[in-house]
Amino acid sequence: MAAALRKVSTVNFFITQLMTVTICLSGCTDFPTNRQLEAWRSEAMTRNAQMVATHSKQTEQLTWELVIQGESKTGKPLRFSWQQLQALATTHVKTSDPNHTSDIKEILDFRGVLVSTLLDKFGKTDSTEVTFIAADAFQATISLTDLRRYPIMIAVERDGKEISRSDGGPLYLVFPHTQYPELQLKYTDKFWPYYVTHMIVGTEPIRVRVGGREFNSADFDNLPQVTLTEPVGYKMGWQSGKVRLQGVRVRDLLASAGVKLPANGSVIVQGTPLIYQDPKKPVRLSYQEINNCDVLLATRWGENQQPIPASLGGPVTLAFPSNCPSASAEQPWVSFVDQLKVTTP
Ligand SMILES: Nc1nc2c(c(=O)[nH]1)N[C@H]1C(S)=C(S)[C@@H](COP(=O)(O)O)O[C@H]1N2
Ligand SMILES: [Mo]
Repeated sequence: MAAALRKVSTVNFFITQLMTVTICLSGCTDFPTNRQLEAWRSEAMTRNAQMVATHSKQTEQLTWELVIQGESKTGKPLRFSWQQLQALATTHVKTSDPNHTSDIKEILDFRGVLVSTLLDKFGKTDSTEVTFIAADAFQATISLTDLRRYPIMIAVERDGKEISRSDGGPLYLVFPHTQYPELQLKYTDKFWPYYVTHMIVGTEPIRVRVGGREFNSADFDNLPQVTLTEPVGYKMGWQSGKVRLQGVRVRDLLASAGVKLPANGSVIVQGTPLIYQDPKKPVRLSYQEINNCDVLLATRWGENQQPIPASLGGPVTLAFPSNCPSASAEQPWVSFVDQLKVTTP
């Protein structure tokens, strides 16, 4: 019971931080009223409680997998089952943990799999960074040089026990802070993702399934390009303030896939992080929204329209112009978009 409560408060704290960032992204000038803050807080608490319940039910340790995908010579994703990870987890790192707030100096004994071992299995790559994605869509990007130079690992055990959810388990990225103090400044608490599910080497090629079709980057480039300039709806990696994003309209993609959405139909936007696959909390776009405002799947950003890297949630992210109804309803922007699911009642 105490553990469950602590977990809820841990996640709440993150959501509170996220809210603060979201508020600042929109300019930091018009401060929300206390009443508005209270409404956001209680909404976030409800959402968290649901998320925690889903976590504990759906993602039992034994079915938890780690997937490595991205740029390699073979280009094939690799999946590791919980059992396979256990067998590979032969390294111990004894270190303090900046997220172990009850005693940030305490030395904990983590057992895990070296990230460099996993990278060797994935194969040769020209990429320079790896993005770790967590079940709650949190992400952290680490340089490949550091992952090869230091015993940074995906931990499965802490002090001889499986890592509890409230301590970041079942898979938690751990840095050898105590042995290599130079890592303490570079990889602070926010670089230690909890509930890791994916390692993305470099950035994946664009691949989005719509209806029975799959769209790649050439398909995206062949559709009309639309830009919007908005604060990005998720914090990870992005600068604060407005960002120029370029992409294609969801309705143009649907048309190109030959999908005729009926007026009572809707589209669920899915992405790599598990939270976007939660059937109880889908990110759903209505027919009206798709047809009356330019909801985009963005693939480029900035003045020179560079591709969106994995460190920013790319290659494809959902983006709402501020005049969409969902923008005000705080519909989440989905990172790592890989599928549009058409649903008709
Ligand atoms: N999966 C996941 N890992 C995460 C986070 C998160 O929200 N989700 N927050 C990060 C940040 S910003 C910090 S400071 C530390 C501690 O977060 P906490 O205070 O919410 O526990 O965990 C990091 N790892
Ligand atoms: Mo943080």
